[in-house]
Amino acid sequence: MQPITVYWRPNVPNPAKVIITLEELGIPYIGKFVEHADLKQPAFEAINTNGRVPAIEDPNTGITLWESGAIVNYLIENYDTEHKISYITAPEKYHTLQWQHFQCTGQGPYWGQLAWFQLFHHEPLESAKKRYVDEAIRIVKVLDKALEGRDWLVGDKITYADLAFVSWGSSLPLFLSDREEWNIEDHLNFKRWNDSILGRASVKKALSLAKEEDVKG
Ligand SMILES: N[C@@H](CCC(=O)N[C@@H](CS)C(=O)NCC(=O)O)C(=O)O
Repeated sequence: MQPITVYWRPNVPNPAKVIITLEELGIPYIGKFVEHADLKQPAFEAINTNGRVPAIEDPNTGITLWESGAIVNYLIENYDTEHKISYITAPEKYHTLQWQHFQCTGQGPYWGQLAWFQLFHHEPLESAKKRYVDEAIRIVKVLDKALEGRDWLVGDKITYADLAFVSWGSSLPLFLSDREEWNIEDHLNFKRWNDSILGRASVKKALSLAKEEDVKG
């Protein structure tokens, strides 16, 4: 199998989702670092018209793809032939998709805005901070409730849906450390699950790729 090219940047959550999946499935890849200034240039927009990372090119099938959720689904469908981190049985297959969509449309956008208003916005806007702190904690509560008495979101094994949450999950302490509303001890199912995923070799590797350079896996 030829390595899949992943266009990526370090210390951001969406490319890490793809690298975690590649690592879990033992798929060879080359991570091509894209300078921030190059994201919105014609050469990269020819690969991803949205000008963001991740994107992949798979020489084994000739497919170019962007949007982290779509890429993960593509990798699962084509390369998780032993169903290591996915299901083919119903309802598990659909529940895995359900949680993946919750990650892509709930956790990702809300936590992205949380990061923006807590860390980067040019003026302190308490009303915007409060909105996204509350939404981030609400999402933690949904996960915490779903994980009561169980190790994983679906069935009895880790799936690509559990794995999708962890790259944002790893940043929560940074985003919420100054907020009195946040205490991880109030969400012990979430904490146990998040810590357990953070301990996986695939996740450790993806989250430790901190340099602005090409990587290999
Ligand atoms: N929905 C997209 C989001 C992609 C995204 O926002 N990527 C960020 C890095 S995590 C990015 O490229 N940001 C650069 C920019 O906004 O210019 C996905 O899941 O792939």
